[in-house]
Amino acid sequence: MAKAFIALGSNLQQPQTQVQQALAALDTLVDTRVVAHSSLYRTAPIGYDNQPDFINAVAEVETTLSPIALLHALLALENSHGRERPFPNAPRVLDLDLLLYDALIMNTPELTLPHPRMHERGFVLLPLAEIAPDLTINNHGKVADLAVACLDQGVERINT
Ligand code: PH2
Ligand code: MG
Ligand code: MG
Repeated sequence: MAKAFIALGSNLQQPQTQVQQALAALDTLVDTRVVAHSSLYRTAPIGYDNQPDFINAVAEVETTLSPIALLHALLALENSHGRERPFPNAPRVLDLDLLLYDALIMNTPELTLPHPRMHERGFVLLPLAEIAPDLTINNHGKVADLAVACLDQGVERINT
């Protein structure tokens, strides 16, 4: 069994429902189960400002899928929620990013692990710190410490 972490994000078509449904759907992926997930967070958009706030969360899964097979399953789930890709960082009904897969480091055109921007993004680190504060992101340090540096990014836990 491998342990993987997945970031969930949505800012279109009832984002909170999208993320809650996606958390449930992750647990139904073949050879994969959700063992923990964070609360939901309302987060200010990073990268492309002129769009609605996001709902973000992070899930921890155990899986026997390979990293690429897991990635493909996540893309299929995004597509089943009607994901479109008009331009980079565009608003989306569902984004599922593979953040970490065990301690694997890989760099291919299709998949980079750990996710290359996760160590500086509050919308990933604050939810991740809820379920895996002591995790280390290769040469960047501990999730809990990295999350503290992102407290000014407009990330707010929501009570559901
Ligand atoms: N995803 C991005 C770019 N910017 N900002 C927030 N708040 N949440 C996201 O999930 C997000 C983003 C690219 O995938
Ligand atoms: Mg993303
Ligand atoms: Mg993505």
